[in-house]
Amino acid sequence: MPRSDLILLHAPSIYDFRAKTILYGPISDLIPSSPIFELYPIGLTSIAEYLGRAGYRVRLVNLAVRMLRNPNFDAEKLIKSLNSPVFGIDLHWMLHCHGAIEVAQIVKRHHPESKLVLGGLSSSYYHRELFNYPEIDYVLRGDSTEEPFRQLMECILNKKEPISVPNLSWRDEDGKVHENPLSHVPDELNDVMLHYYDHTVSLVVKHRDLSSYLPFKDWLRYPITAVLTCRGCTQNCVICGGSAAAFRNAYNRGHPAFRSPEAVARDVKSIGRITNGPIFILGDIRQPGEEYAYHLLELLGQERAKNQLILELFSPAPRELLRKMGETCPGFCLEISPESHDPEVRRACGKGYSNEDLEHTIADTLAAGSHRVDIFFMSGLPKQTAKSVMDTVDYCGFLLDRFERTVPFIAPLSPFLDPASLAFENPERYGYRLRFRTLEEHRRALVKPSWKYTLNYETQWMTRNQIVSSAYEALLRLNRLKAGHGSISKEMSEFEERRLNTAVQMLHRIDEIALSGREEEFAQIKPTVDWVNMSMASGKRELELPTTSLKLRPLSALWSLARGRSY
Ligand code: B12
Ligand code: SF4
Repeated sequence: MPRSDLILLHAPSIYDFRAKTILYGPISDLIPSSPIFELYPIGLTSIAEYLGRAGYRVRLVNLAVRMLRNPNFDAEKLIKSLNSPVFGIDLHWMLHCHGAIEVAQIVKRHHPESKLVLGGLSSSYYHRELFNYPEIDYVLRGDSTEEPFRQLMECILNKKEPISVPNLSWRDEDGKVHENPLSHVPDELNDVMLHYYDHTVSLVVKHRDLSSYLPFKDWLRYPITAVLTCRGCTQNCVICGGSAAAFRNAYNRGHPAFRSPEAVARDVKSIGRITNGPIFILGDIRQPGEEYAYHLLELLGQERAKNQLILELFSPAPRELLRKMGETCPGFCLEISPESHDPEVRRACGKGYSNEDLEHTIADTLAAGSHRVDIFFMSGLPKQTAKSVMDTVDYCGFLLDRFERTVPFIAPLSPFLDPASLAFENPERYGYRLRFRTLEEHRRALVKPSWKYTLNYETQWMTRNQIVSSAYEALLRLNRLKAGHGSISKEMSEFEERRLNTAVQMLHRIDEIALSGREEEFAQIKPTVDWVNMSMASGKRELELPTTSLKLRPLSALWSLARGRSY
């Protein structure tokens, strides 16, 4: 195995998930990951590519995928066998605050001389508290750490104090913690994310280790990929830790940085050489202005990508733009998240459009030839009662009646209201009651036996019990509605009904055991809880685009691709 200068590790959400009995709840039903959140941040591949260009040997190990794919995989043994002067661990999503810290402790136990770096949005938010854990040497803050990481590598390998490395919080030899300014917040992203997809393939080949680089457990069956259009956001959804306000206040970004349309189209082209799976273009392409959107669509049209493209809207769009999407991205899918059927709840979330506008957009998108429109609703929102959640499900029925090829989804805001979101920072103002705030409290909450105890919030309109029970009731109702409309098969709907009912039973059983104090009984229900956790939610299955022709490019093509680039 080639020696590394840096090994980047992605931890499972909960380190010892295979041993614990935890009912995770419907927290990952609408993303490709399992409730272990095995997907790593795209930024890890960008860091690897940028440092690769600077001459460093970087390796990536998705521990979470390896643990999920092989029940006998011994993560600690693998970590012990690794050899590198620097290890990096992402703590981007708050959900990893258990796994990331446990992995940090294992790394330091076996490699006390190596330096340990954490990064990602959640580590940036909690950087001060992270130094309470003696294993952590450095935290690289902010949304753009490629260049700061290069400077840090130079300091570590040359044994220099990183006094001038931007965005860095660090512990010196005497244990004193320093905070360098968060000053590297680039407006342009032209020198990062250049050929990171091709580069990742080259690393797979170099390390002869596909499973460490897989983005999520089932990726080989369903090779969906994503292309980022920006860092930051123009919107202010009150529950979002990546809103304009969150970026300004917590990550020192005054306005989003957009990738050029050419860079986005280049990614689509690179991905097309690796797989013909769907590609999700993340972020509303109108954020930098309509001109950008039209230019990007033009380039995508010229690309004639075979991959099905998924586009996202933050709000309803004019017919002309939707037509252009249909013309340049034939068979595209569109995603939009109105959150609630009730415009007042939607407004309280920071989104100010009407149902009429939403429905016009759905109709125009379908008329433009889109393959499908996915509509996402949520529960646990400001001004939303349990009754309002059920009314949202009724509205889903209305959409199913009125439109073809339109698929509504609903999921609870769980388990965490995002740190840095407007609602997390001003809970009273938005009607939230935070149950806890610190990193350590979140860490402990993650290993509670059910998601009801993990939730970090309640609202003025719903207690924790109501949030949980209304979530299951809404999912059961929507499942029956979809079966009634024939939009999912009878078998799929019966399976989902059984899965959700078993989840509710387990929720009550966990409450009983917790109340009785007979914790040894958790082991008896573990197989059933694991079945609920790991069997595929019907929403996840529905989100998958038709798979008949999906495939990875042959390995031989990947080899030549990898050899075509020299890093
Ligand atoms: C794109 C996106 C996604 C994509 C992820 C694609 C991917 N593989 O990265 C998808 C749609 C899959 C997704 C899913 C989820 N997301 Co999301 N997502 C976003 C979004 C819109 C952009 C994030 C982004 O990539 N920014 C670009 C930069 C910031 O990140 P990056 O390039 O990956 O990494 C850079 C830095 O973060 C840092 N870094 C990252 N890792 C590391 C590691 C080290 C060692 C170092 C030094 C640095 C470092 O350096 C990198 C390079 O400069 C944000 C909202 C926003 N506007 O930011 C939400 C956001 C990040 N997601 C969020 C959440 C909650 C989730 C989910 C948990 C939701 C859910 N329950 O399903 C899941 C988790 C998925 C999983 N791990 O399995 C929250 C996180 C809040 C928090 N602090 O925890 C955000 C802020 C807002 C939101 N609610 O959507 N998400
Ligand atoms: S949820 Fe709202 S604020 Fe957050 S990234 Fe999406 S559009 Fe931006």
